[in-house]
Amino acid sequence: MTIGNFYAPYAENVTIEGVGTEAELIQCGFRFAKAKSIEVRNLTFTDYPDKAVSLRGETKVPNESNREEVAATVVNYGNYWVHNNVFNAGKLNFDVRKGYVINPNDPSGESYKADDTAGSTECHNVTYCYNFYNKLNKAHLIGSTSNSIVYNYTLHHNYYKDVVQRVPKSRTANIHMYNNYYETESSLNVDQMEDAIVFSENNYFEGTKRPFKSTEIINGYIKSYNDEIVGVSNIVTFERLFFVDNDRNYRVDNTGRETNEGKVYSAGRTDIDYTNFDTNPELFYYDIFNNKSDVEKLTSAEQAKIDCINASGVLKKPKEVLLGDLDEDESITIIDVRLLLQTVMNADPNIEWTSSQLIVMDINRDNDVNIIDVRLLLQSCIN
Ligand SMILES: [Ca+2]
Ligand SMILES: [Ca+2]
Repeated sequence: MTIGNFYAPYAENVTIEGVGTEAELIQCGFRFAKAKSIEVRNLTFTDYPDKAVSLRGETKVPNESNREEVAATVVNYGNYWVHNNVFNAGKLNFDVRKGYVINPNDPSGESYKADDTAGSTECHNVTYCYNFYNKLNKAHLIGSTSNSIVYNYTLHHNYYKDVVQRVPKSRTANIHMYNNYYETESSLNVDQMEDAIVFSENNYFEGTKRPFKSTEIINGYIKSYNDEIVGVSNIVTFERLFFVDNDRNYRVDNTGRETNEGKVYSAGRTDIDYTNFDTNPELFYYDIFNNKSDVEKLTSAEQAKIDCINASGVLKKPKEVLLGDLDEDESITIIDVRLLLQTVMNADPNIEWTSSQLIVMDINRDNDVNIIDVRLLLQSCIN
């Protein structure tokens, strides 16, 4: 499908879903503006110009007189769920803002890259999960300006493979990220800017140059709890990065923002204190009796890596099983015969073969795996 950018202002209660395993959008992305209750799932995005899925609500700059109005305004836009998609790299073939067609042979390549594959701003209650981000420049910008009111983000079971930056880059938002897998050599991953509060839990960072970074930091913090960081020779730390592996309830103080008027705001909504959002059951799915995040599936970082590899991205085609192909190389060779012989010889005489074993090894389909199957497989191999 090739249709260019799809603009959807004021969309409400919309699900965009790919059917089957191969729904792919080429040179096409979605921009939702002031939308409510949006779900995007099971799609592969390739060569989209600029953004694949952009979500934007609206913020009014708060002051004392319009605080209630601001809260009401922001509450209006949100409830977005982006899951089980594959985001390949975008491709910006033209840029009308610059008024000229970008030279595709631009040796720097800089102007040719799409920007922020799945960004969002001025909205709330946003979940990105089970997406596969494949070789991108920028994954997410969350909160586009200092005055963007953005709150309640959850990122889980996303697989970020060779994503260069903004994974995510966040302003002003409170973000829970757990069980994500980062596999890359060149990335700046969790990049926190002004006032963002990030609770990073049981994520797996592998080979990442900088798992955590802070840009223009004024307040806010990153609280890392049981993250697994491997293959990183030197973790660059900074003042507002806290590793709290022994204390789920650790509270970081002083995350308010001093404004010109001397008012103190917290991250997220201006009328709520988010400084301990990850342990406050009024703001977070927190199990105060067991001191843990009360989510459907929260595993160790090691398990999350496996789950992200297996389950992120679009629906996968059921694997075709070739009878007798024990080493799964899609051909029947003497190696398969030998593997089957070994399996038969080593099997417990009382073994109950599982259906997945029978489907590969029971050559004569008599619901048993024995030396007869080995002989038949040998014959088919010789023939
Ligand atoms: Ca084989
Ligand atoms: Ca058999």
